[in-house]
Amino acid sequence: NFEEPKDAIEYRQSAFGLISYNFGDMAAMMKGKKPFEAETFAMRATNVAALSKIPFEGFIDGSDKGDTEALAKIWQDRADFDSKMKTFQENAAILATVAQKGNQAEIKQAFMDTGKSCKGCHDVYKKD
Ligand code: ASC
Repeated sequence: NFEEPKDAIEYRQSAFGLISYNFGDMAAMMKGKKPFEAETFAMRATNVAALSKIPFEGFIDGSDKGDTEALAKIWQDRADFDSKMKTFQENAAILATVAQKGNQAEIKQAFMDTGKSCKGCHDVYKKD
């Protein structure tokens, strides 16, 4: 377990950084800023699905204080936060699955659903 809140904050931020890199590259492909490369996209989607399970553990009690953009509201509305995090994990898993299959319409939909669950949480629980 984490020795102190700082360790939990660094743990979850590390995962979010990796998620952002992988999701950002998929976004570039989805927006046509770079060519769609099915294999790379599927690899990134698989990465995000695995990484989506990491941050949750880092939101320990007391880790709203420190070098973090996480708002104290997370710990006040814990059940809602947990359910939003779970939705993100589910959407990321769906994205990884459809990315393997290669149907563009399904990929686009699953990508947008996943992006919405990133933003849905950030809008409420992250400092801007
Ligand atoms: C990203 C990123 C987010 C999400 C979000 C999707 O690339 O860093 O937080 O996408 O903007 O709506």
